[in-house]
Amino acid sequence: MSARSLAQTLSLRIGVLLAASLPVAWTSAGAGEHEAAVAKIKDAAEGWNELWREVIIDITIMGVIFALVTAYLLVKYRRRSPDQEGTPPKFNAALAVGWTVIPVFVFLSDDLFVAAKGWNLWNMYRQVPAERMEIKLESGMYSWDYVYPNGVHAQNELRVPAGKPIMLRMTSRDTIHSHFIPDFRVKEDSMPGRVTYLWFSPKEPGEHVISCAAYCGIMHSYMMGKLVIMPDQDFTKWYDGEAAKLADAKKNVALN
Ligand SMILES: [Cu+2]
Repeated sequence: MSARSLAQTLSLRIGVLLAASLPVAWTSAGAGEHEAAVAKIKDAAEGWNELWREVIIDITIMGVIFALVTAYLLVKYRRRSPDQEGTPPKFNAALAVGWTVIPVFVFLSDDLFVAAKGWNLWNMYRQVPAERMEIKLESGMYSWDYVYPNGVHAQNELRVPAGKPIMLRMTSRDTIHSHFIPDFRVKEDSMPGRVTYLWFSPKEPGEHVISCAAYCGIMHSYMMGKLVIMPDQDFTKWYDGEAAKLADAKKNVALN
């Protein structure tokens, strides 16, 4: 076998092996990985982070391989003198089809693999933990209005206890907004006439940005909020205090 046909055969085989190994690796992940993924969904942000890392790693590997091949070909087939004329190889249909089909197969395999993982994660994310706290949200131009289970209202500042999954049931009184908490990797539209939801797992006390991620009008960029995660005891104190204030206000209205 000549060196050239050996190289052709090898390159075809490597391509086929690469393409075939991706779906095999995916299907061999099996039930164990599924259980690990379900455990991970208790913190959805970690699942999204992992998916992001996977995409970055995959495109980096592919990018480096393509850059190396390109650099190698540029050097190997460079013009060595100004008047050098090239001698193109004879057209080889198998090689032409191989170099087209195999990369397509490799890329599509990886695309499907990553898309399937994202789909799986999304489906698990739609199942909200039973021990959640549910807060209602009505969005409007240009504010976020939260109502807690005890009737307490808050505007643009969402206070929650650390260590408890928080679910927002959302709607809108005017146009489509999108409640985005970047640090928790969650974003969902709120729209008139429809109830949507999102949830996240606050762990440590701290403050995080909330913003509107759907262009909703000229003041859209001012539609910011703050997520305040409080130690459990501090939250309970604030929550009960606000409920008492609300009860007092209602009593005063009734007396007047
Ligand atoms: Cu908005």
